[in-house]
Amino acid sequence: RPELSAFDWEDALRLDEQLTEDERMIRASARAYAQENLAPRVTEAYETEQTDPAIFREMGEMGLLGITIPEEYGGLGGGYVSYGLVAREVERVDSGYRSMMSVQSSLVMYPIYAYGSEEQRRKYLPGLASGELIGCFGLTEPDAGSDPGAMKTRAEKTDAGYRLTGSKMWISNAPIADVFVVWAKSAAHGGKIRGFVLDKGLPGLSAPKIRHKLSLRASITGEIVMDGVEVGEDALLPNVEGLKGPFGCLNRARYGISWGVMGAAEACWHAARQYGLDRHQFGRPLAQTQLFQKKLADMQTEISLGLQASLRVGRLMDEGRAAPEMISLIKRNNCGKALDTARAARDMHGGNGISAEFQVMRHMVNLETVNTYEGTHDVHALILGRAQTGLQAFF
Ligand code: TGC
Ligand code: FAD
Repeated sequence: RPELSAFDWEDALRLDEQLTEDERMIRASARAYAQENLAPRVTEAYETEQTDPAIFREMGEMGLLGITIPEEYGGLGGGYVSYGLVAREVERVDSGYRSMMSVQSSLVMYPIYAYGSEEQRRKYLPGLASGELIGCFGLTEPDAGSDPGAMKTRAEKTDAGYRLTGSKMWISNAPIADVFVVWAKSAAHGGKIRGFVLDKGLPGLSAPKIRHKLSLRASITGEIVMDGVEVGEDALLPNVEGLKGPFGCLNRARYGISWGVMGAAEACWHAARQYGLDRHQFGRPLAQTQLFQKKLADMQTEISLGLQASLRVGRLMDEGRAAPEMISLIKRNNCGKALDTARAARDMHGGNGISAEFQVMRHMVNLETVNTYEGTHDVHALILGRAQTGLQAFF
């Protein structure tokens, strides 16, 4: 086969050679950090439902926060492919750790950078990039999840600025956050949705932890309660109004998730392959059975295709040519395929598959959350259905 080359089972479509030298370096340092510093603590953190805030400072030191934010504000000034590669490496360990990173980068630093005043950028971005400050993003409410336009949180105009009243639900990082990016309907702006940046400690602002989560337990989640929180005019994000504000941030985070979940899926695939090679039943390795090999082939195929799709969209984002629907396509597909992979890997581990020691079930239950947040699997189907029929089927 002179015109053909050897097959690398781990990198079936040669993703590696499509990356630049810089991208490979960022990926290598993210992988080293994740494997050396996150992997050893994840099992206990998950079991005890503990989030170590030091992780933000560690990620900051490694340059993993705000990768696409310009260097003058403490970011790395890198591209979206680099950001995706970091998400993949962090989520290879745990979706919750990737969640902490992507909320900070895409949902807190990005809106302050893209929609904030110069004062807001200078005040918040360097601390968020170093991990000295922890951020959260409040869009979802108890009665407004898939339909954020139905939010009830209100901003009323006061002499000095605004008074915010309402509550947000299911907010990653909230109980340990220093900086709260929240979205509210503002009567002074014709009832349009506006973004506000709130500092921890403001009277009337609290963020109770949501307990008893069975998924994403290494990442803390809370409510945000705003009981007449008074802020100055300088808390308003001046440069965006309407739902396109939060959606502009979600485009970036959803894109990162499409890479991240492929990291979790790869971890499950590799674990299942190794388990199948090591474990013998009926006098031969499990990996020597047709059913086992078919499952491995499905995993390899879906992960290889999913990564190529994320890479393509990342390149288009870096060129300013990506459409939100492309991001819906890869977020939806990669989350669904990662969940299928994790469920199969859990099954392929037999009884050991339910043990924390073998990691796959933790990934599986995490991916249930990832398939739901940032637009559920079905909501992204409706976005894609609308784009190809011109008919919106949300209501
Ligand atoms: P619709 O009429 O479609 O749009 C309203 C306005 O928003 C604009 N827009 C977008 N702009 C930029 N990017 C996008 N992806 C956009 N999608 C919509 C649109 O152009 C319009 O602008 P304008 O100027 O004309 O007003 O809005 P709709 O109310 O019909 O929306 C329907 C739907 C389902 C698409 C949308 O609401 C949706 O995506 N729902 C899902 C909600 C969601 O994703 N929530 C995420 C919460 S944050 C989170 O989960 C973080 S978890 C993080 C972690 O821990 O990692
Ligand atoms: P619902 O919208 O009530 O949906 C329930 C079901 O109905 C889903 O299957 C959905 O697909 C389906 N459905 C909804 N509408 C339709 C329709 N029109 N047609 C057909 N089916 C429909 N939010 C934030 O703002 N910030 C965060 O940091 C954040 N972090 C999160 C962390 C965790 C651990 C979790 C679990 C969630 C987080 N979220 C966050 C919230 C998340 O974005 C929402 O849970 C998600 O958008 C879905 O909203 P919902 O839970 O209200 O479900």
